[in-house]
Amino acid sequence: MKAHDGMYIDGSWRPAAGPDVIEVVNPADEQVIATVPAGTVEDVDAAVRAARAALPVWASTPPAERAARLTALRDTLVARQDEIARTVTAELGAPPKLAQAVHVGLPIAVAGSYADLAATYAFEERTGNSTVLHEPVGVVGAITPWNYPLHQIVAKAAPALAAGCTLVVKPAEDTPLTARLFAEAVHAAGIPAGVFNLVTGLGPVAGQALAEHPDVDLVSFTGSTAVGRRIGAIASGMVKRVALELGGKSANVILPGADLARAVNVGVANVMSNSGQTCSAWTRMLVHRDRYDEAVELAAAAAAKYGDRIGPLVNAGQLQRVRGYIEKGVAEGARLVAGGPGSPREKGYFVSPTVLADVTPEMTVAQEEIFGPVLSVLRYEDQEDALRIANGTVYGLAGAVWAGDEAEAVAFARRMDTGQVDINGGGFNPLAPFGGYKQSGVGRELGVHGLTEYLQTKSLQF
Ligand code: TXE
Repeated sequence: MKAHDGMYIDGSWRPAAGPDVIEVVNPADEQVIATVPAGTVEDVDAAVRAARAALPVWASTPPAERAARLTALRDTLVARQDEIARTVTAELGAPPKLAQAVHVGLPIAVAGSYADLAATYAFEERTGNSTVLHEPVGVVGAITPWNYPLHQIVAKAAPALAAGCTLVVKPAEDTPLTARLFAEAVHAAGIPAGVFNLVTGLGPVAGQALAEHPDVDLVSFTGSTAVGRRIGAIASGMVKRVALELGGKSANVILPGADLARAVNVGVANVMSNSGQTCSAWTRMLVHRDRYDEAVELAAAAAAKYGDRIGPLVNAGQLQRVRGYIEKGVAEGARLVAGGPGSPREKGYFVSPTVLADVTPEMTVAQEEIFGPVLSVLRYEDQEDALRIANGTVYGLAGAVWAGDEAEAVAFARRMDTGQVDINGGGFNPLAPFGGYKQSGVGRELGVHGLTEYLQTKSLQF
């Protein structure tokens, strides 16, 4: 057990203002592996002051130099990838292969993409008799969740740094150790003191203090819709910029001509990966009634096979929550065809890959984000019915469409109220804009759209 006593503020590890700590638990064996300081309002204030003081120099640093620092940051992440992956496994429970390939591989790609964008983006352009300047928004407060501990930080920090913003990150309580490694990488990359700051702490204390701080110009939040709503209200009350990346209940629509086995297998893997703790997971599989029974059988078999590859959920609270949803699904009439609410192991917060069949659109499990390895399979009559079901939740983050004919799938995807759609297994693109329609959020992350979130526009007429 390691007791960490510092927070990364103004370029060094400083002791916290208060004595309180947060215990970090390995969810695979329920052992406490470390403690980190629980930051207070005072710590947040010190970090924001450091970020404010560092802003003028970083904002006016030539983009090519900011790009060079981001390249160095990416290279440091690459050099330390094994240690970071082990840390993600220890505090989140992600299986080692997933930790390497996704939890570390994806943020390395994203950091690299923002090194490129910082170097190539037109921060100034001429239109008519105007010069348009794309200037950094200022000091960013970033509040991140635990489900992809490194990626969620990099998806905010890399574009903010590329844009010329300075920032304070408040990582999730469950996964502060990966965040600390990221701060070490920032330091090693030669990013100047105060440009990036890290305050560990509780959401309602340190997170809220960051969102409410008058010297924070933009709050970027990823997490639950309930907390996102609060943060949105604080930001709009103070007329701050805000970006919210919230929950999802994405539909995987399998049209009648699709390769059913492939669509189902990829769909099940998409939901079960990271133990279902992915906001964009395709948690509702929509299948035409003529192929429904076959799809359910395939999904149950695929889920059963996935069993030994799955990690635990992040904490005991999430375990109770996910079990509760499975029980509620069954109570409301869904048919359990794989997994279930019971514990597959004695220790750790594990849930078996679970498939619920005969789910209807109004059931709780078809409407609410479960955030566990639970797939609901729904039946539709025709394409209009499928579209109604796909669009029939408060969310709109991602989704998938499978069809024999790509054009048919694209036509369907155009009518979906959602921010990102995968067509016939197109695959994830770290440069494509990612973010929600409806209550899935405000703003976009990744690629050039992610960069512009951190910029504000000025025009000079001459
Ligand atoms: O999220 P919270 P939780 C969803 C998912 C999950 C549920 C609950 O459905 O089951 O949310 O997870 C900080 N002011 N997602 O409770 O509480 C908190 O410290 C300021 C979807 O872990 O929203 C953490 O850093 N900040 C999701 C961050 O908010 C506050 C990822 C997220 O925690 C705060 C995670 C407050 N009052 C959960 N309260 C996604 N979109 O990917 C908490 N926080």
